Amino acid sequence: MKRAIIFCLLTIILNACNNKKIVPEVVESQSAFPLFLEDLNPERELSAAMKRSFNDYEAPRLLDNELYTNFKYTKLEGFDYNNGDGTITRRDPSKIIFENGKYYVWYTYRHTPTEPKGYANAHDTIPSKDWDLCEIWYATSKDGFTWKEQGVAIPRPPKPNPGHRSVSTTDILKWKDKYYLYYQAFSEPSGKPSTEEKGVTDKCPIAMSWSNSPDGPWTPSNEVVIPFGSKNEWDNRVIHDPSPFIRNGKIYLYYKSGLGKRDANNKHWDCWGLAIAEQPEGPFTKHALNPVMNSGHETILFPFKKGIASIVGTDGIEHYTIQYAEDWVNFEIASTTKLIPTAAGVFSPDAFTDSDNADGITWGLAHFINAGNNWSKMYSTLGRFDCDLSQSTNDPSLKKSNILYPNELYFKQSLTKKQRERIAKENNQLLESK
Ligand code: AAL
Repeated sequence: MKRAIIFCLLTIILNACNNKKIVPEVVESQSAFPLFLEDLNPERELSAAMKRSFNDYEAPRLLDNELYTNFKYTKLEGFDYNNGDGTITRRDPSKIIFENGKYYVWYTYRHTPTEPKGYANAHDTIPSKDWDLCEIWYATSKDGFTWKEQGVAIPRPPKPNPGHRSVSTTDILKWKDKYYLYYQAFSEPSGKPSTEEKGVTDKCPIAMSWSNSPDGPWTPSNEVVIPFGSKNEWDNRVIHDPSPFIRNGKIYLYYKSGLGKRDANNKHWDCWGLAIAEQPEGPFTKHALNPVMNSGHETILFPFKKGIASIVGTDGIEHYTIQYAEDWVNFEIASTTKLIPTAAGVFSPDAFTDSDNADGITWGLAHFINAGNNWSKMYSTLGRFDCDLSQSTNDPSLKKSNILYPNELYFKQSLTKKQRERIAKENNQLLESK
C-alpha cells in the first residue's frame, strides 16, 4: 500500500512536470535512473519511453495495470458439430448475461446440408460463407463451462424482411426489464463480388428483435435500426458487430465498418463507429467523431470504471491492444497483449448498470474459426476464455507477459516459395557484388 501511495504521488508529480512546457534542453548529465521508483527525482529528465511508462499507461509495470491481462482458454461441453463436417457452425457469441439463476449467451448458428461453398455456388440451402443461411440460437449454463443449447431465438424472417437470407453476429441489450437482440440482417448471400473494386461484399445492416424474457418469444422489428452510411461515407459498405451498452441513461451502440480500398492483402480498413439512441428501437444518431476506433476486425467492448474498454483484435495498426475511453468516444491505448479471444462475448456485469465505477470482466466466450483445420469444411466453434480485467480480481498469473508458445507454432508460419526465391536472388546479388 505504501508503495502504491508513493507511486501515485510520483505519477502526479511527474505528470505535473511533464505538463509544464519545459523546453527539453540537451541533457548534459544527470544522476543515473534509480534502482527503486520511490527514489526517482521528480525533476528528472526522462526519455520518451520512460515518459510513456508514467504518462500513457495506468502503471509502468504490468502487475499494477488493471487494463492488462493475458488469457486462458477452456473447451466447452454441450455443443455438437456433426464430427466437424462443416454443416454446423456456432460463432460470434453475444455478451453473456445472468438471469433466472443461469448464464445466457446468443450466437450465430448454421446447420446446412453442406459446408460453405462460396458465393458462386450459393443456393437456397447451400451457404456461401460460414455465416450465411444462419439463425440466432441461444444456450444457458450454470457455470460457464457446460452449456445447454436451448434452440432458436431469432429465425430468418420471411422475404422481403431484412435478414431473410441470414441473421448473424448478434448482441444483447437489457433495457427497463425488456431484452433486445441486435444482429446483422443479410438479404443476399455474403461474398458477392464487389462491383466498385476487387474483393467481395459482406453487405448487411443491423436489425433488432425484442422480448419480455431472455427465453423469448422474440418479436422482430423488421426494420433496419442502424442504416448504412450514404455513398462515399465511411460506413456505406457494411454495418457489422452491433455492441449495445447503457451510458448516461442512453443506448450506446458500437458497430464496425470498413473504409478505403482493399490493400494487397485484400483488407479494407476496419474501423468502429458509435451510434446513440434514447430508445432501443432508435432512432440512432451516429457520433460526429466516427470512426471512434481505428483497428480491430474483432473487437470486444466492456464498461470499466467510468469509461469503456476495448480488446482490439485481428487487423489494424493498433491490433492486439487493450484500449480505454473514459468519455466512451476517445480511445487511448492502455496496454498491448497477445493471444486474444476472437469475436468474443464477455460476461460484463456492468454492461447495462450505467455505473460510474464498472468493475470490468474476468471471462467470456470466443469463437474459433476453421475449427477442423480444413478450409474446405469451414465451421467455427465456441470456447471459453478467462482473464483479469477486473478491479475486484487480483490474479498475478493472468498478468504475465512472457507466455511461451510451442516452438512448432513459429515454424508453421513458414516462407512461401516466392519468398524463398526473393531471398535467394538477394543472396546471389550480394555474393556477385563481392
Ligand atoms: C464476423 C463479423 C461479421 C462478418 C462475419 C460474420 O467476424 O465480422 O459477422 O459478417 O465475420
